[in-house]
Amino acid sequence: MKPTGYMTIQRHILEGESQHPEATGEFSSLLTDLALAAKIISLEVNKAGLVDILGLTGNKNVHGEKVKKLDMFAHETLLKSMEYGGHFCVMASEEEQDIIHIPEQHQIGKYVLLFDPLDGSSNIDVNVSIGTIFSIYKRVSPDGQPGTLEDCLQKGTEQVAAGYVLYGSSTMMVYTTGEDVYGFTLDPAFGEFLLSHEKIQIPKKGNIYSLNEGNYKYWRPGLKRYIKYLQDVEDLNGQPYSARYIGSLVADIHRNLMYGGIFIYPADKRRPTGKLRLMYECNPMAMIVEAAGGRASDGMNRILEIQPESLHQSEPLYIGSEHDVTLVEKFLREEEELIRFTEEAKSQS
Ligand code: P6P
Repeated sequence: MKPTGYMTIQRHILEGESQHPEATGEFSSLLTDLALAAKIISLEVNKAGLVDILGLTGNKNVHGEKVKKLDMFAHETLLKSMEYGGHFCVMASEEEQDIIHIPEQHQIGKYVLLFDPLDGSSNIDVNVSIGTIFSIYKRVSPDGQPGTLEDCLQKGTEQVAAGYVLYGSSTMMVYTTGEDVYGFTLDPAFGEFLLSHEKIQIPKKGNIYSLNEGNYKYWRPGLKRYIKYLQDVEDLNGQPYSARYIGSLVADIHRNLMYGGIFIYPADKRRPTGKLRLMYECNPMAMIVEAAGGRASDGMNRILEIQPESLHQSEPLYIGSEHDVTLVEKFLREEEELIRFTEEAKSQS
């Protein structure tokens, strides 16, 4: 149902409408800080296309300031916005190898933030939608002291919130605290994110599959069989599935969240553990899609149940409509059974 009126993110949390256990002033303030960072990044992303037109040279802009790569700009914007708020004890970013401590002059909070500041940034040069992804935990180490790597390496099930910002034809912020998924669209006229999508639910079955078919020759047999099945099967309208692949995780998953379908970034012969990062890509997206009634798996196990071993580890990702993720798992299990059957037959011959 399309909401009416001007429901901002701040009001949405404070009025407790998101029914989340974190409905406290601190959590609202934390999300407000994230929304502010998103607005700043959105402004810069939308300007990026003008670099040549405005005569911004490779390194200096018209103010003589150093023009940063957009993903570094997004990274630094998020750090600056979060440090002042005093909500976090530690952070981690796709852009930094190690955990990021809160500067001494700032207050240390009880939350942990992991983020991909600008996912898909290589697409910005061709004006394709890109996104920011964030994942929030409560600290597990004692309050009042700097956060630790242990605070960051928690299972996805322990997330207290997750979300993304999609810099597309409009800028949207989508987040969940585990119960429902809400979407806010930025009104550039007065710089506020307004509630535009209430309690998003992903269709139980889609007719879109989304993966990079250029990697076909590296795929495992079960995945090859699954994709061929989708191209032959007829959906309720008598149509085979449609292939849609933007190559920007946030954009691909957002489309499937709205329309239904499955996004896949598998493990393959070139990438034995896949490409997408567990802590700040797979886990937050899995929390959102599950809260919207979908599923997220590594092909065999629930993404959110994976015990992290390192900050930047990657995992295979099969995510989207419940029916579609369950079906691809069947194809992959069948492949495992066929391999076992063949090996047993060989050992008996
Ligand atoms: P490929 C973008 O570089 C990204 O990290 C995700 O946003 C996207 O889903 C994926 O990589 C695309 O990877 O190998 O298909 O180009």
